[in-house]
Amino acid sequence: MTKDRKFIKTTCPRDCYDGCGILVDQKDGKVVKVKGNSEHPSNRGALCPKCAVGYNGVWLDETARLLHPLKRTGPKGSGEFKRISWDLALKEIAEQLTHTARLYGPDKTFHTHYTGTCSIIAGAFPTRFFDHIGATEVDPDTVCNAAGHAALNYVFGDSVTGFDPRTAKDSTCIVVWGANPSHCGPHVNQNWLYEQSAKVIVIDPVKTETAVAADLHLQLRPGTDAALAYSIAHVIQREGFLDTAYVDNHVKGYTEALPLIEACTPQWGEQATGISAGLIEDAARSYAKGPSLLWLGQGLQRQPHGGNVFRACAMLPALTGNIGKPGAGIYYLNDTLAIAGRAGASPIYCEPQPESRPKAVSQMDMPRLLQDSSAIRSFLVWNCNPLASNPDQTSTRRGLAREDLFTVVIDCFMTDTAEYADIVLPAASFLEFDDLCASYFYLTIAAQVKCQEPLGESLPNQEIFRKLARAMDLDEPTLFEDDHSVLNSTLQAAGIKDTWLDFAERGWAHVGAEPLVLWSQGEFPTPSGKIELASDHAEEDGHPRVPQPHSDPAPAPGKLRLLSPADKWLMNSSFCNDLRIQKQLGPALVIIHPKTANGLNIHDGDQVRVSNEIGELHLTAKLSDVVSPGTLLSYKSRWLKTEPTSANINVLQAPTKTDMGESSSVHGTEVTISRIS
Ligand SMILES: Nc1nc2c(c(=O)[nH]1)N[C@H]1C(S)=C(S)[C@@H](COP(=O)(O)OP(=O)(O)OC[C@H]3O[C@@H](n4cnc5c(=O)[nH]c(N)nc54)[C@H](O)[C@@H]3O)O[C@H]1N2
Ligand SMILES: Nc1nc2c(c(=O)[nH]1)N[C@H]1C(S)=C(S)[C@@H](COP(=O)(O)OP(=O)(O)OC[C@H]3O[C@@H](n4cnc5c(=O)[nH]c(N)nc54)[C@H](O)[C@@H]3O)O[C@H]1N2
Ligand SMILES: [Mo]
Repeated sequence: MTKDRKFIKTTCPRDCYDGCGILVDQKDGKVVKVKGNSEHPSNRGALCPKCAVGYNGVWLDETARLLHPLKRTGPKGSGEFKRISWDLALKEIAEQLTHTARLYGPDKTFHTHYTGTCSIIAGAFPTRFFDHIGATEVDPDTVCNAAGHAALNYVFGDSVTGFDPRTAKDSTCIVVWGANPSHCGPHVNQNWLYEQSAKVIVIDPVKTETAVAADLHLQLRPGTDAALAYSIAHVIQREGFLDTAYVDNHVKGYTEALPLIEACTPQWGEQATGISAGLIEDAARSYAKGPSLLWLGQGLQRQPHGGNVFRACAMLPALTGNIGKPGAGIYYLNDTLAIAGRAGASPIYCEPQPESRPKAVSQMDMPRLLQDSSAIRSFLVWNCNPLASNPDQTSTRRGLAREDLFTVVIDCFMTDTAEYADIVLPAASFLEFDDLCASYFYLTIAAQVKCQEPLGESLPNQEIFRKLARAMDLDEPTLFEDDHSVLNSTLQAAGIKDTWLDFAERGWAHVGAEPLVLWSQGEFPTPSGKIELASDHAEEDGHPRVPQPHSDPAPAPGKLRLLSPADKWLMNSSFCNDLRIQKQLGPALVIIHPKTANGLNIHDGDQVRVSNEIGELHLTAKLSDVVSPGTLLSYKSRWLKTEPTSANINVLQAPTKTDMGESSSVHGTEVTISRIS
């Protein structure tokens, strides 16, 4: 081979607001260094610390990566496997799936997946296979953000058309409500939020770095957001900030919500939320004057009444007309491909779902279903690590340990979940195949470009499922469509004129040269065509017609509310197997307010027992006033095998469903805490 050095432009496909540009230093066909691309509008240079370490660490490390198909030789969970060939592995999986279908029905094969990689083909192509064989999907969003989607769909008829971040130059106020970009989108935080001249208001029970840097931080009691939204609406209404013309023309149900708005004075709000009436008034005035952006975080809806919270927060842009004009809008997540392709959206998303497709089940039902031999016989896990990431870890583990459950895990690494598999298949990493990434914050579409051959015998997800379809003698042509065909048709549907090869050279494209003002027509895909504060659909589904000024009751004496949001050094559980990352993480902490700690005789560095009816976890106490006295904070999703008790925070999370969307309500967890003497 010739001595050959190249710099290749590619894109980070992690589940992150940033969607960074990457520059790979490649020598003799091998990746030698993964760096940030200084030309990319999101990161403008450096990668975030976790990706910089992980991509140059375990992601390139042949001793850490899965290189060959493996078959279990020891008890489930023991981690004992032997290497087998792809042919044998696929033959066994094909036989097991056929057997399950014949004896129990195709829907007794379940597959669970999420955003281990967010690139389009590796993230979506395998669902063609599962739809074709009639397998049951575990609804991916129900571990993350389904409540918010359900709620916004009632209000706007859409939950994935937010604001274009480029319009922030026209904003006077940006509200970040229950999102933490300092951890979850560090470049959005640095290069977008901090750069605006607008006043920044953060609403979060934790003093996050984003909150500390904001102009105003409303540190409310967790679970009281709907009450806060109503008191803000009260000030808007009382002080004449209502945009009457907008409400008359584009909003349904204002008069139905009005009695509630009138009842929720800021003084009442102070009692409910713990935020002073004065601060509520300040925030309301700044937001109402506008133009203002409202960013609703995914963390915000991960609470028992998360759907109601979202509907209540979504009243604010409707009442003030802060939507559909430059500098104004509401954002949850952007489906950039769909926004780009309005005329003919992406084929990979829009493939009609076969009518025969069984109803998807909530991730919250999985701890129970996994233990039930009559419900699930075969289980395929790809792009996720449910044993580390999902609630009720103890039941999940018990289910995965079932001898009569045939489990396949496809991952780049030997995760905790993979150790319970019968067959483990090695996935190629994003550095090893071509794909497309669409940012869910910035409206950018970007190329993920192959920078080296897959390590060992690993393969991209899509190739694995083509091979499996072949091993099962399936003949549906869409199961075998090649990557470049999907890439070209996706680009075309997104209105990008380049072919894949040209686009890979270019690197990325914004949707539109100028900032987009979304919803400028004031027409919404709801039954009434208006923003629906009052919703017939919600009512038909058993919810109140209008959102309620609800707040969760304070925990009972002796109990504390445990929040478990994202760690800045991890991406969910990904990167946790990198030793340099582990060094940064240190022991698993629980952060407790000094006053609460004093009362319980807990000191900084003490070992503490955190427990509830679901489980028990030993953690190291850290005293800090980033949380209020009633709240504990411990970051999510460490690998279990690196923890002393083989458990992480999800051993304490009940699989309790949110009010809407059957989604996760992890931030509603209550626990007791005591010092281990
Ligand atoms: N307590 C608590 N728990 C939570 C949350 C919380 O806030 N609190 N948040 C929840 C949220 S928001 C989410 S989204 C979930 C996330 O939970 P998961 O979706 O389980 O995310 P990860 O744990 O990162 O697992 C992703 C896996 O995909 C693998 N992977 C990466 N690239 C590829 C690839 O190309 N192919 C294949 N096959 N695999 C690949 C990675 O190695 C990794 O093991 O966790 C949830 N869990
Ligand atoms: N570094 C890193 N980045 C990530 C991830 C990661 O694990 N690590 N995960 C990715 C994924 S899968 C997702 S979904 C996104 C999540 O992105 P975000 O939604 O920004 O992040 P979270 O950490 O889930 O939660 C955000 C905030 O919600 C707050 N919160 C909790 N309860 C309440 C409440 O009752 N009211 C209010 N107002 N706020 C509350 C938490 O204190 C936290 O600061 O981030 C993505 N980016
Ligand atoms: Mo998520």
